[in-house]
Amino acid sequence: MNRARVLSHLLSRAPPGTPLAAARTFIYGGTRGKASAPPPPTALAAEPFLNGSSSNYVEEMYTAWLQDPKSVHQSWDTFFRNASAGAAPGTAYTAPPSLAEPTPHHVPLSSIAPAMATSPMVGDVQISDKVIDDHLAVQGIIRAYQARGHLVAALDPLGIDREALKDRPPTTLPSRTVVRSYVDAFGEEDMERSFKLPMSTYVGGKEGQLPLKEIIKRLENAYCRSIGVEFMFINSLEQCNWIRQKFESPGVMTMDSLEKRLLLARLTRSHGFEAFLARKFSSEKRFGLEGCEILIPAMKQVIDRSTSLGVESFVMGMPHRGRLNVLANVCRKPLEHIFTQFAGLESADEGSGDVKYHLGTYQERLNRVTNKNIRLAIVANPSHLEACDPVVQGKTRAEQFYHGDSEGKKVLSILLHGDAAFSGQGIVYETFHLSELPEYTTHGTIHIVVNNQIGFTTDPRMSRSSPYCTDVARVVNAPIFHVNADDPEAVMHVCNVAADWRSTFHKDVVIDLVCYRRNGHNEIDEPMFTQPLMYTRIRKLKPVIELYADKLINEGVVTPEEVKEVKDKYEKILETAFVEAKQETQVFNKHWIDSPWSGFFEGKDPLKISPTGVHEDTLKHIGKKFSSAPPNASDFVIHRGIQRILNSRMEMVESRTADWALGEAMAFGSLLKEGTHVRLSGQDVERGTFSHRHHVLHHQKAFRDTSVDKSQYNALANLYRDQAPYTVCNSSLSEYAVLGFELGFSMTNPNALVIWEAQFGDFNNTAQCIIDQFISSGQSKWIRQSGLVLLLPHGMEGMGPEHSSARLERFLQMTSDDPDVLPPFSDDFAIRQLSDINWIVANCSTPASYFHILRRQIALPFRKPLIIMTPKSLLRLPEARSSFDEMIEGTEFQRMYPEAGPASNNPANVKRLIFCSGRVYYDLVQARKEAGLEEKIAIARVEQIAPFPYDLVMKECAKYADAELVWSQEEHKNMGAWSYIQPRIATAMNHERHISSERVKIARDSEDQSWYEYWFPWFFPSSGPPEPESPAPSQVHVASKPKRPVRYAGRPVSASTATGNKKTHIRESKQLLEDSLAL
Ligand SMILES: Cc1ncc(C[n+]2csc(CCOP(=O)(O)OP(=O)(O)O)c2C)c(N)n1
Ligand SMILES: [Mg+2]
Repeated sequence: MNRARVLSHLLSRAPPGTPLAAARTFIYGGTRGKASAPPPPTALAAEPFLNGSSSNYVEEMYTAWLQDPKSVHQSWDTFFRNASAGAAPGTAYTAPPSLAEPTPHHVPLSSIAPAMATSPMVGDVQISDKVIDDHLAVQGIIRAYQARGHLVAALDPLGIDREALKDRPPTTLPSRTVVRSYVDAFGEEDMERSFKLPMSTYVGGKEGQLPLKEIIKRLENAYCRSIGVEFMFINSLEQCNWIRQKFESPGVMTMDSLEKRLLLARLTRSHGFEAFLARKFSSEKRFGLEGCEILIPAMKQVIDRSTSLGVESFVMGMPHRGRLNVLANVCRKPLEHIFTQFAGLESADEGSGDVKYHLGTYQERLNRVTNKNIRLAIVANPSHLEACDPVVQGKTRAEQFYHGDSEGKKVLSILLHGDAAFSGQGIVYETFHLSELPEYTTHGTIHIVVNNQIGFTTDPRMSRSSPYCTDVARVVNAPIFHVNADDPEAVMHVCNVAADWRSTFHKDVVIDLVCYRRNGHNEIDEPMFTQPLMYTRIRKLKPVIELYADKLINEGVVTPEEVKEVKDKYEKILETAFVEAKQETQVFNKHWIDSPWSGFFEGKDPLKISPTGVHEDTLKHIGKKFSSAPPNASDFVIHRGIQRILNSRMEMVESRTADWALGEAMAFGSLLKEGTHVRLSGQDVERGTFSHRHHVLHHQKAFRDTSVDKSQYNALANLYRDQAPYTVCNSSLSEYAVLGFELGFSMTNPNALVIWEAQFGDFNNTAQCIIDQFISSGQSKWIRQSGLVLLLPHGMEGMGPEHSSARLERFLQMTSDDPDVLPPFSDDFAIRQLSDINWIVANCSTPASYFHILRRQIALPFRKPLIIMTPKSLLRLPEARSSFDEMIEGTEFQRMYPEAGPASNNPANVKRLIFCSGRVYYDLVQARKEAGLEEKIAIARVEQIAPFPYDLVMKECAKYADAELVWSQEEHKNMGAWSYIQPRIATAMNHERHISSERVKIARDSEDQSWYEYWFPWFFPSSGPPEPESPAPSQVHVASKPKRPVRYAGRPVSASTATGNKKTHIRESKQLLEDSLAL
């Protein structure tokens, strides 16, 4: 008999209504009301032990037996042999001997069914059938509670979420929603019968058997009261058992009176804070926590418990709801700082600031419960719900990394969510998928959902398709603890279990606080417009503080006087802070920084860039290591193609040149040598999308007989004995989460070069929120700096609408430099520009340029995000290589490469000066050569587009004083750098005369003269008439008609970034060269 036949035999022949039929329902899904009548019973269906949920087990046994009869117990072997040989009904089975030492759970069958003790097979078959069936049914009931008890748990303080509750019978029998067909086996009369408890439950405590009534009662208490536990989907038996134990063991929820009093005090503060704000600032938006005041004690409990388990630092992210309360009562941010945010005061320091319910904070404080010092950070976030999730994770990971906390024992991330956002925002899913990746894991996050069963004005049934708002967490096998927020003690229990879970398994866990929102979405909204019935009910509810205080008074844990005393005391604290806050006349943005970099700025010249050129020996050493096989080369088989790449790298090193990959490796390697951690993350970055990087070499032979590639070599991580660590990691296929993660990582340590590379530049737009809300504006809103680098492959190379453009224009449009204002010239012009702008945008055309700009990120005395358009075909273009001469000591990043060819020798002869950036330069140079125009046309490359190198551009323009100015780009006219460049060249040209008069006049009489003479020699004629007077700088405005207009040469405007048609692409490319070069 083959496997399928035996199994289908086992399952399909079960008569309706028997436990075996129920097993089929379990295994193949519900068939109630749909299944056709099964065939009549057969010999195999008559085997009583095949009933119920044992069918899975039978299947496993049978599969194992087929492979090796000795691999199963002798009794199974006998059974399968007999069954295969066609044994008569009920005769194939022989009772097995005891398999193990009896445990407390192990009750001999004989004590329950004496007839079984002597001869279970030959005895009365009817009796043993019944006993075993009933036990299996009890086992089914237990399992059903564990799997589905949450469906009928009383989770909702409003009592509006559960249609399922309706099927709760008025008897002691359990709900059908939970136990489904298992309940058919029993009636009320069976409730007093004792049943042996299986290993899969802990409800018995020390007892091995219990009356059915008691079993059900205990299961109801564990799974169907204020806590609903979702965990049976977890694939680990150990983890499932751990959770069972935490919720089923008798007495697990017991709290002593001290704990209860502490809980009441915390609830008092949580409630009191909102009530105070409501009173003092009744018309201010604060997104109050009323209806989920338990959040504060819950977070504190998670923190207390985790602190006692060794955690020292908490990185938290949260939305608007209850944020001020969390700042005040969890982080203990000074109350005056919070209250001044309501006062509408001017800010005393840098930054444009943010609304109060988005601000972050960082506090160090003593945890009184554990008497340990802890660090608490809440990451500032934009309005965009859930966007800070990956940022928090990145920051957490970085803290763990730099603290050597490789198992996440010291640093813990806590993420708070709203119910609508948790289920609605895709970033939640993307972030979950980072949770167990080796270079992204934070070793478990505790998620807390403020599930007020509404999102703004929308009900859950309109805002999600999943039963729970937390279902997204199931993708990573995270247990989910739903809990009624009006049962504070249940919430505390769940918080303890969550903290223990995280500390035991280092995996994510979710606490779903099922609550309500007492007011509208914010304090100004009227909720009755849209949720009249819900709010009618809410208005009848007592606040949880009253419910809990009453409970504790009834229990005799506190007196009404004590309750009042605690309340009054907190009121007084609030009142005092309120009065103090009133004295303030200014707010300070620096009070709200979430990632302080202590010591980084101190003692630094804020306008000095350290050198970026490095010693030639260093370049050679890195180059050679990067071009070599691992030290144990004889054991490590390298792919022949890779060997060729290594060989050609070595040749380049020997000839003192670098291609793009080598230039990058030298930047990384030299930083690593200097002690700077480098982290490169993104899709397929280890090899590089264009197969040019190869930072991780793979041994080509199977490693210890496994098919998983594990033997690797990373040369950059092995350059020097005492170098900093190098992290290069292929990411999940996400941009939003991974970019957010790297941003978070970059926030922690300014002395690290953190880089995110897009597979192709255009994919950055799926991370737009991180770019717009955090990277572009983070410093301005939250005075938080970041030196994060974005590498965005960009270039019109005939690859179609996607894969061509990294949308350079968007990054440029978001730069914060004013196109109409020429910054004042000085020796530190370049660094002042960098300091003033929100980010740096570059389109590097040479490896040396790339090398220097990467190194400059660390050499700067501050941190700025850097966006680089990176090349594709230039990666391998021989002309696009750099000599070591451009990278050695004394060299630096060239913001613009001026024309250096024949045209530069005779500027007066030059008819046109073309400015361009990036790859198109090489096409222009080639075409110019072919057209024989090398003396007539000068071409300058702008490497750093923003901030715009006004000084260098002006110098170049002045040099070719009679030349027509052209901006040439390969992107369409409404894209690329044109719209950024045009007004800035206009400003530069317009101010030229102004500088000639105003500045020169000052310079002539001052020490500045040499600087001006150097940069603007044409303003210092040895003889000639004096410059005409011009207005002072403040009075100069941009003329409507620039003195030297710049002409556009490139593709016309387009809705699409690039054509998908190869021929059109070639025609357009030709046309742009003609437009650029035709004289
Ligand atoms: C990405 C994003 N989309 C829309 C909004 C607008 N918005 C602000 S709060 C809110 C409702 C959030 O509901 P929920 O997540 O349940 O949190 P609650 O306000 O109920 O605590 C919406 C839609 C937003 N802030 N972010
Ligand atoms: Mg909500």
